[in-house]
Amino acid sequence: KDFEGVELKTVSFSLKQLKAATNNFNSTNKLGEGGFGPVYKGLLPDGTVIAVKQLSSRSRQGDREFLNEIAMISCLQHPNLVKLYGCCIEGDQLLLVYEYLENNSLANALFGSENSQFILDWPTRYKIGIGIARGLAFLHEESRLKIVHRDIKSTNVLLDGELNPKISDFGLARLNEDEKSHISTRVAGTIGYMAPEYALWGYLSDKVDVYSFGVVILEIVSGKNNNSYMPTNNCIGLLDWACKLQQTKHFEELIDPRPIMSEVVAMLEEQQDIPD
Ligand code: ACK
Repeated sequence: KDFEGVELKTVSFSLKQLKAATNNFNSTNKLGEGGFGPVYKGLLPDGTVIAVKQLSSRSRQGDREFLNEIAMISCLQHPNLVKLYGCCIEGDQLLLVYEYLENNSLANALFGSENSQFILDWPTRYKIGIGIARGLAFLHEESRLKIVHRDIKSTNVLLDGELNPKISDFGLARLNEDEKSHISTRVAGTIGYMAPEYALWGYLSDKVDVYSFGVVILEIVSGKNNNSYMPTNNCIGLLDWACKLQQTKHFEELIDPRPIMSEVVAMLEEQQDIPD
């Protein structure tokens, strides 16, 4: 199928193949629970280790996000984006097959339970920050489709064997549009990471990802989970109040974070070699 003129390069897996790979979706193969449903670890006959994401309950919205994920990510290839190997659409099953990343999510590394959490030294923290920035810059500028991820957070950053970060979960991703002409009617994402102009007025642009990236950098530096101290119900009210204090309804014009991105990358790169 064609997506906005871009050819989808998705491999089709059969349900039988994926059942064999995951030991019939055995609970011992379960890696965790994602936004769509469970994620299982699997092994293909050629020795490739995979992560299989299963859509647990079907709904029009869920199906749309799932298919959106396939459309968005199947045409993207970058070392800092999780690689999609293929999908399986069979009967009432919708499954996505990804490369397996052995060190789980950044959130798990930073805030996981004591036996799953591990100490990230400073050079590694810099490396993770730079990698996320590179993945985002690719999504926003270099990919043929200019894409806004909309849900950048530490649970959506996975770490490979060398602790290189890879951005995952493209269910909410959208093509970037001119922010002045694009106002979302349905704001989606995660409150603690959400840019105020998007949370309040639905203005969607690549700037919303840069804001969320800033929150992730704060988490990497502070070791504190932003999501846990941002009260969901009060958040919108607080932001509105903050805007009134600023006496402007055009918050998003005050700061354009995009030029800051290259400065952040340069700064992190410069400091990466500084020892602990
Ligand atoms: O932090 P985690 O252990 O890492 O919990 C989540 C869980 O599944 C639900 O998203 C893990 N996960 C998701 N995709 C992958 C993948 N490609 N490789 C390894 N683990 C994954 C994630």
